[in-house]
Amino acid sequence: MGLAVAQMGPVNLADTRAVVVKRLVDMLREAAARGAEFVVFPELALTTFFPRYWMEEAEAVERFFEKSMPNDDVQPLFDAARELSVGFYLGYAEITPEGRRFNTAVLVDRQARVIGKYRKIHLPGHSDHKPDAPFQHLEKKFFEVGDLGFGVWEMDETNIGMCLCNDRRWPETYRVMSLQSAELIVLGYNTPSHNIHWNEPVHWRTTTHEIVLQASAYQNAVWVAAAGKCGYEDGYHMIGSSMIVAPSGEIVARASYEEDEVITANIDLELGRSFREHVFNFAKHRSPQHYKLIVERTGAGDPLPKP
Ligand code: CDV
Repeated sequence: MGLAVAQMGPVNLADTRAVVVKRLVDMLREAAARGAEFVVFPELALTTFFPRYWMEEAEAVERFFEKSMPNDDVQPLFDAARELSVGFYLGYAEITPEGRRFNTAVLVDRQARVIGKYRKIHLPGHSDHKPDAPFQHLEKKFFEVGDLGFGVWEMDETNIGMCLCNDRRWPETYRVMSLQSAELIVLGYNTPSHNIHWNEPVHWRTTTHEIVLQASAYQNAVWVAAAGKCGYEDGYHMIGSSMIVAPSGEIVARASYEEDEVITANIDLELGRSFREHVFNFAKHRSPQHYKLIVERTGAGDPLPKP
C-alpha cells in the first residue's frame, strides 16, 4: 500500500479555510505523484489549534467548527481525492445539528466518500481559564468526550483504525483496534512543545511521541501513521516528527522539518500478519481473565487480594 503522511506547518489565526485547503490539496497531489493511495492529515487540520485561546463557546463555533463534512470550503480536497483516486484521513472540529461539539476525524475512501468517523476520546487539558499560563489547552471546554468508540473500517482490503493526538499515548486505544483486526492505525496531532501544567523538559514531548508510536505499533502488530501540525502558530510552538512506523516498531519515514512536508512509504501489510501469527498471536497467548482491572477501574487503587 502506498501510504503518505502530510505534515502541516503552522496555521495562523488569520489564515482562511481556502488557503489551508489549498495547502492540503497541494500535498494530496504530491502524495499521489509519489504513489500514495492514502494520505493522513493532522488533527484540527483546517484551523489553528484554537483550544490554546480563551473564548466563549459561541465564538469558537462561529470561527473554528464545521457544520458538515464535506462542506463548500473543504470540497476542493474531496474533488482532488476523487480525481486522483486517493483516500485520506482528516481531523477537524465538528458541531452536530443538535449543537454537540467534538474533536473529530473522518476516513474518506478513494471515491471521496466518507466511510468512517472517529470522535476523540482522550481529551487533554482543562475547561477553566488559566490567566497565568502562557497559553490555554481548552479541549475539555470546547469538546465532549467522543461517543463513537474506537472503530476499524475496511478500505481497499486494508483494515484501518483511527484515533486523535492524545489518544496515541494510551495503550487501550491501540488494543481495542487491534482486537478488531486493525492493520493500520492513523492519527493526527497538535502537540505543544511546552507543558503548561508542569515543568516538563521540552525534548520529552518528542521523545514520548516517538516511544508511544513505536511501542504501540510493535505490541499490536500494526502499522501506525501519525501526522502533526507543527512549528510556530502565531508564536506558539508545536512539535513536528510526523512519522510512519512499522509493526516491528521501526520508523520507516519521518518528517525532517516543521513545515508542510509529505513523507511516504510502501507499507507491506504482510509484515503485521507475521507478528500477529507469532509473538502476538492474540487468540493463542492473551489471558483476558487477568486483565479485568483494565475495564473495572479508571484510576489506580489498592493491590488486589492475593489468591
Ligand atoms: N492535542 C493534544 O491532544 N495534545 C496533547 C498534549 C496536550 C500533551 C498530546 O498528547 O500531544
